[in-house]
Amino acid sequence: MKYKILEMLKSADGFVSGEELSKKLGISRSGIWKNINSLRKDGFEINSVPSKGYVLGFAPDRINPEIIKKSVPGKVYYFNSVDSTNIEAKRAENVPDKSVFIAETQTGGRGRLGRKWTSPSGCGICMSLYLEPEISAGDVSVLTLVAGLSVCRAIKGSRIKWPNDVLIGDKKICGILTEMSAEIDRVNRVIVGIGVNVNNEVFGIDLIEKATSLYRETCRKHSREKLAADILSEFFGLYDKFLEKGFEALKDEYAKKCVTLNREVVIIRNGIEQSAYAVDITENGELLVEVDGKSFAVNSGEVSVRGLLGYN
Ligand code: BT5
Repeated sequence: MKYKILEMLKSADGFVSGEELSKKLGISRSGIWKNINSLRKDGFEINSVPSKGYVLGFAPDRINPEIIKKSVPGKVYYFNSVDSTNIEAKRAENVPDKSVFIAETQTGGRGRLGRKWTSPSGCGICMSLYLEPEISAGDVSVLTLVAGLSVCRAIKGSRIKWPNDVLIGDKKICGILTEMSAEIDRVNRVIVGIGVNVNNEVFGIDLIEKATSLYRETCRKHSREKLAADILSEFFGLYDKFLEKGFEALKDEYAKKCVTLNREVVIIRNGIEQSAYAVDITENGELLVEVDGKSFAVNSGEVSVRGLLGYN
């Protein structure tokens, strides 16, 4: 409820009376007052003037889950801090399909293969999509590509590095971690974790050469809740299309936005490095590469692109 009040205060041009809030939201005036106080405790400056009502002053940069909800078919679970939104999504019970877990910060944000994802508070987007798709386990990795395409659509000027990074120039602005639980013949649930650097001003020494944020690229701060909502709207649209028609229907757009194609790549299979040339994305979302005139599809393992993010 407090986020609904916040949304009304944010969109108002000046004061909003307690009576108006109470009428529109269907709760008592004292209920409004309690929620206003709770928002104040969260750091929002809300001034009240008798006979005029409430007006929003300083608002800390926090994500309002009410804004996110508009783009999510399922439920939105919002946290100030969690270890990892992917882990939280796996822990939760009775979660409706197409729900989203979103947090201001993660204390143990995860990348692939045990790597870490840095997510300082109030800077970026850390969210995990909870999905129950009726697809085979082999098709689950394609959801990483669907998520990458959604982010790429929402961030102007970004490109995708197959399979799970979104870049601006040669620096990473977003990483995606897809995890699943499946039985032999069916997928139970898939968690697609998306981390985006939005208003980060600085990065640590280990990331400065390879990471960027929307702020660093545009020299202005961006609304994290709006960007998260845009990514989610894109995702759920593309996801439905993928479920209905397969990746085939998204492949051409993905290939156009994929920076990996027409470049030399290094494939690491069974610990052995091999140089190859990336030529296309297949209808199953694999990377088609050529080695000595022979082409084959890569669907797992690591692929590094020379000149982009080193060999990460
Ligand atoms: C990824 O792994 O890029 C997947 C990142 C997924 C993060 C989301 S946030 C919400 C959800 N909850 C989680 O716990 N995770 C997901 P990978 O391709 O393995 O890349 C990891 C590497 O990216 C690290 O080893 C660093 O080099 C680099 N890295 C770490 N934090 C970064 C950041 N904020 N921006 C850019 N690069 C970063």
